[in-house]
Amino acid sequence: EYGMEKPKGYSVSFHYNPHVEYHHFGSSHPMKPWRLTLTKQLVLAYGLEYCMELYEPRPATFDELAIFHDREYLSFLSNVTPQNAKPDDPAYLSFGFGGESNDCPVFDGLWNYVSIYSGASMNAAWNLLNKQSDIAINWSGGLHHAKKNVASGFCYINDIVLAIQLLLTQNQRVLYIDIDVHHGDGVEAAFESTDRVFTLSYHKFGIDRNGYPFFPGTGNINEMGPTDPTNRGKGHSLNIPIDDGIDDDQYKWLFKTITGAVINKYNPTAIVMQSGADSLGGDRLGRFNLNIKAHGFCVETVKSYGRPLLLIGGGGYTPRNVARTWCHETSVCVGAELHSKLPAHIPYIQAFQGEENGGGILYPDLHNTKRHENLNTPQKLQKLVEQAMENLRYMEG
Ligand code: ZLV
Ligand code: CA
Ligand code: ZN
Repeated sequence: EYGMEKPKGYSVSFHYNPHVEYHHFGSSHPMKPWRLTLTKQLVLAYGLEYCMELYEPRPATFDELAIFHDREYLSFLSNVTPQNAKPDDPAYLSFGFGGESNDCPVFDGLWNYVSIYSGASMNAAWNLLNKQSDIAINWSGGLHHAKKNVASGFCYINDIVLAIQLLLTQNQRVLYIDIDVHHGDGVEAAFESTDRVFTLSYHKFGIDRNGYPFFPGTGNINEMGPTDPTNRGKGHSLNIPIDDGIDDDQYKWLFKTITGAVINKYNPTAIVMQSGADSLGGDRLGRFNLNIKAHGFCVETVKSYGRPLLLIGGGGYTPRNVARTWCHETSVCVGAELHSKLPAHIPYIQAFQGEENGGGILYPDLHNTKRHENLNTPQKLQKLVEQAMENLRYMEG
């Protein structure tokens, strides 16, 4: 009202359609949508819903998804079922299905699933555009590998690209930050020819003992987007390749130093952050040794710059720790501090009990739970930061 000061703190919105939970990639597949059920239960148990606006977004439509994706690809996605799938069909393979790894299986309700998580990211972006919120959260999104006509690495529709495209209608410069343990290749590729999106990804990079590169195999420090000097996107991607076993202090230092330099130089009018939880210690697919609070420190750092922020999920393959992390990061957004002892009466409380360390608490010690030897020496990290700073000079600004 007239004369009233804008209340201190940030207005936060939480965009979640619970129907996303009921989809299954298959029992042996590491991507478990029910980790979102666990996340929601923790958020509710701590009472965080009273500190933010809750939205239940509708699924995105075919036409909305076609803003980025090819219509032939979308037609295939919307029609394919486990019953009618033809795994030897060249179209099937060319769209990224089947193959040896079967990272992207066809499962019941696939189209429903992709339109739900995409609808939530688009709804969250709308809220930022309308200035309904300072921070909009969608933990069900963050599927950063999907290309415009290819499914890749558990990702079928790239909700991040769609949300950024919406933000670009009213923002001159959008910064994309990705702390999933995998390279955010799909988002980088989608915006490689524009200077209106800067993509920054931190990830594990390197060849394993078995000779295979860590998925997707791209994102070395020298990959800065197009090299053609007439391409406007030149210099508008920054990749931070990291080795196994990085610890809290190293990651926090890397993240703060490099992200701070990028924000100061690029001066984005909005930020989209993919907060994949597979960079935590003990993740089933990850290689890092981060604790929940170090992961959350990255969200806190980005929040502190005070730009409109879209915060989305991503990977995360040890469901109880995914839920803990995203609950913690929700509390960071609203500015609340949570006690580590989990509230009584959490549905699915069993999921958080009986661990060697960390049973019944929000902040277990995840450092070295999978004992990935730390291959990141101070010298290598120093060199990495120097090269990142050098790369930033290629961005005209
Ligand atoms: O978290 O693991 O490594 C966003 C995200 O970034 C591969 N795919 C492909 C290329 C050849 N390999 C297959 C190796 C399989 C190793 C065993 C799995 C077991 C069952 C199902 C899938 C996997 C798997 N797949 C582990 N890592 C992969 C990656 C894709 C990673 C996508 C990360 C997605 C949501
Ligand atoms: Ca990443
Ligand atoms: Zn990942």
